[in-house]
Amino acid sequence: MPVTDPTRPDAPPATLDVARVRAEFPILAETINGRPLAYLDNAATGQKPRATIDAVRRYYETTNANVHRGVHSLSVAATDAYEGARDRVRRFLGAADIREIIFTRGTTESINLVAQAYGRPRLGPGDEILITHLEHHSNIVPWQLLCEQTGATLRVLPIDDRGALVVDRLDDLLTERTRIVAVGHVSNALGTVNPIDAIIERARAAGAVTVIDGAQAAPHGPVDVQELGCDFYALSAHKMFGPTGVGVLYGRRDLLEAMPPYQGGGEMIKSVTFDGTVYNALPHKFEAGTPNIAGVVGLGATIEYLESLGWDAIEAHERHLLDDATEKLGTLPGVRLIGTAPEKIAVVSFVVEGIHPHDVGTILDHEGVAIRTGHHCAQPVMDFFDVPATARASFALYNTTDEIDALVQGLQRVMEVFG
Ligand code: 7TS
Repeated sequence: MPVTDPTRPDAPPATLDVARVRAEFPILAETINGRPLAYLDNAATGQKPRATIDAVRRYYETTNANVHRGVHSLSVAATDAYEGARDRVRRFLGAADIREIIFTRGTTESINLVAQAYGRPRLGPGDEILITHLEHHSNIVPWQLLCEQTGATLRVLPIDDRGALVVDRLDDLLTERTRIVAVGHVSNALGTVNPIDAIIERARAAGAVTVIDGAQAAPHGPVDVQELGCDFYALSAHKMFGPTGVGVLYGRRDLLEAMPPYQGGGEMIKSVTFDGTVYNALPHKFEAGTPNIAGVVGLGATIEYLESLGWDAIEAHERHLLDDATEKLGTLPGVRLIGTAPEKIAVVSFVVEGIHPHDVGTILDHEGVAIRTGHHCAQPVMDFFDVPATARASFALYNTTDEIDALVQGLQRVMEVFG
C-alpha cells in the first residue's frame, strides 16, 4: 500500500520505480538455465547495486591503503572513507555515538563477540539467558557455548502455530536470574516481525541486557536503537545489498567500555610491552587486525543508495509483494504456508504436499526461479512445525509480481512432474 509522508500530507504517495531500481542491479539481467533470473533468495543474501560495486572498485583503484596508521595521503583517505562509512551506519541505526559502531565479519561474529566479551566474564551457574524458538542458529549456538563455559542456563520463549512469539510467557520465563535476552528482530525462516520493543522494555525492567539479531530487519529499513532501548544490535552488510564479509555490532557505550577485547592483535592496542598491553579506545578495541576496508566503504555506499530511494517507498513495495505472494501461494492446491503471523515481512515459507522441498527447489531452478530450500539454519522452527525443511521465497526491493507469477508457474510445473 502506498505510504504518504506525514510531514507533507499533500505529497503524492511514495512509490518505487522498480524498473529503474532493477537496472541498478547488474546480476538481475542474468539468465539462468535459459530463463530470466527470478531471484527470490534475498534472506540468504541480497544482490548488489552498481553504487556498491562501483564504490568497492573505486576504493581499490584510487584509495587503497591501510587505515589508522599512515601519515601518507592514501592512508588518510582510506581512513576517512572507512570512518565516514562508520558514521553513515551510526545514522542508519540511530546510535548517539560513533564509538558504539563496531565493524565485524557479520551478524554471526557480532553475536559471538557479545557472548564472549560481555557474557563470559559476567555469567555463572544459576544465571539465565533467554532466547526464542524462532532464532537462527547464529543466535542459539553462541549462547549454548556461553552456557557450557559459564554454567548458565538457556531458556526459550515459545511460538504459536502461526509462528508468532508467545510474549505472555515472558511472565514466567523472565526472572531475576535472566542476565541476557537475545531475540531476532525478524525471523529468517518465517518472516515473523517480533515485538522487540515490548520485549526490550520487559527485559530492561527485569535488569537483563538485550541483544537484537537484526540480520533480517536491516535490509528492509533503518532502526532506531535509542528509541528501541536495546543494548546490542547486530546486522550483516551482505543481506542489505552490501559486500560480503562485513557486519556491524551496535553496543551501548558504557557496556562496550566495560568489556574486555574479543580478539587481540594490531589496531586494538594503544601500547604493547611484554609486561602488559594497554587497549585502544572504542571502537578500535574490538577491531583487531586490518579490517575489511573495501567492504565497509561498500556498505556505506549501499546505505546511501537505499536512502536515495526512500524507505517508505521500499517498504510499501515489499508489503505489496508479500501480500501478492501470500494470496497466490495460499490458494495454490497442495501448498501449505508455514508461518502466518499477523506481523510479517518479505518471506513466504511453504511445503508442497508429498514433494520434498529440495525437489521443489531443483525444478524451480530449471525455471530460473531461485529460492532456498532446507532448514534455513533454524532447525528448532522446522521441528516445531514438524517438517524437515521448507521452501522459502524471500523478497527485496527489486522483486516484481511477475517474478511471483514465475514462482507460481514453476510450482505448477513441480506438481506436473511429481504429481
Ligand atoms: N541471523 C539471522 C536472523 C539470519 O537470517 C542469518 C543468516 C544470520 C543471523 C547469520 O548471518 P551471517 O551473515 O553472519 O551469516 N540467514 C541466512 C538465511 O536465512 N539463509 O542463508 C543465511
